Amino acid sequence: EGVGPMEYTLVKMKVAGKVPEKLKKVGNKPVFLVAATLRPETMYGQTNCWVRPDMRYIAFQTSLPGGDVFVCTERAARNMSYQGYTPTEGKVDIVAELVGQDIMGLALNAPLTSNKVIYTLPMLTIKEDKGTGVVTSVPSDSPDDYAAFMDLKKKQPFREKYSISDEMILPYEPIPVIDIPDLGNMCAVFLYDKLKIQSQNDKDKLLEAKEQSYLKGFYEGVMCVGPFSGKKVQDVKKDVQKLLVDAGEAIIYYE
Ligand code: A2H
Repeated sequence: EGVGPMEYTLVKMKVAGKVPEKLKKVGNKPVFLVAATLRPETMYGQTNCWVRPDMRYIAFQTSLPGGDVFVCTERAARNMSYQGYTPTEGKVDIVAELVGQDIMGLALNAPLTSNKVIYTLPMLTIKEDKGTGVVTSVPSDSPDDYAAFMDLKKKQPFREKYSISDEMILPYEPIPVIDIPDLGNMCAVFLYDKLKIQSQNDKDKLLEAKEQSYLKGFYEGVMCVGPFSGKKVQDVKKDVQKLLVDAGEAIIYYE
């Protein structure tokens, strides 16, 4: 990790279907799962959202204009409370305590993606001490996301274990977002096949896939979807972030 705080874009994913039992206390306030990403320009390709089944999450009251309730780790909520996102600095008003499985299979509305609805699905490698513990999934451009996505697609028992129905994953496909010379328009899919990645636990190969794609994607990648189509990734990353923040669909978060 670098020196000093890291800037993330927190993408707001609105709970769209029926609110799960554990979140009933929230009443009729809008509830969002918030995912920390370093890649706002890839949000055109979201196909699902990841939570870790056994990890603890909270729902808390933010001070944002819509009365938004956010779901993330308590650690991230504490950090947000020092960044102006709660009514009282340093104080987190916890509305509900949950584990990932309580919010599995939720229907969400996420910004920019062409998918009208996406679902929360299980990813077992989510870390407790990074970001919000909620990760948005862009299987076209993230090898970790594509590996976890394929684990669910390929393994019916894995879906069953976490009560994931076929409709939540089988109809979804990676969406081309960025064209990279030699890696094509879905670099994660290309590298998964090339390196013969077996699963989300295939650490060494996933690291290799990241090394082969990240810098090249940043410096040579060209957008192939949305209003910035044809422009270079490094030139539009900030513009996409701003577009999301201005629309009230993301906030900026440091840790
Ligand atoms: B990224 P860094 Cl398309 N545990 O967003 C595991 N992974 C997490 C996490 C957690 N608690 N919180 C965030 N992340 C993921 C998009 C993306 C990301 C693409 C390509 C690469 C990529 C869509 N998923 O990350 O250690 C989030 O996934 C490559 C590492 O702070 C976030 O950005 O660098 C990234 O890891 C932050 O990880």
